[in-house]
Amino acid sequence: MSKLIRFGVSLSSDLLKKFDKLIDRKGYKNRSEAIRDMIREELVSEEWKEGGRETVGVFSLVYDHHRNDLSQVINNIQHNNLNIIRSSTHVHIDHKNCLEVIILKGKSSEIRKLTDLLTSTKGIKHGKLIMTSTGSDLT
Ligand code: NI
Repeated sequence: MSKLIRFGVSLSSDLLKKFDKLIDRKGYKNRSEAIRDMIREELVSEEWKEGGRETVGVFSLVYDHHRNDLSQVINNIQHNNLNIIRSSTHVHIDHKNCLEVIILKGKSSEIRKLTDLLTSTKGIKHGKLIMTSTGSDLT
């Protein structure tokens, strides 16, 4: 674990009041943990912008399994991308709707390419990618 450093931050009292209100609402016990989380959030966001870094994504998609051969199409796309798919779960939401959650690990550009392909597939009602991290570069 790297050494802990203390540093001072100058900001207006109004901004600090707003910040304290925000972090209180979010359940933080102190400013340090809130600031650390905000820094991590920015670092993860940069990781995704860089494209070539190995990262982790959680992708969900909702679709009507009665529609054409959608289940088969989604299945084929996944079988063709086993190099970045770590796990997937299928949940039958109701008589016609299905939810699929796919956990991916790989270059952010590859994850985006695959999740964009799935989201834009005809018949998919909603696709959503959570861009997270392997955690290895975050302390
Ligand atoms: Ni289903």
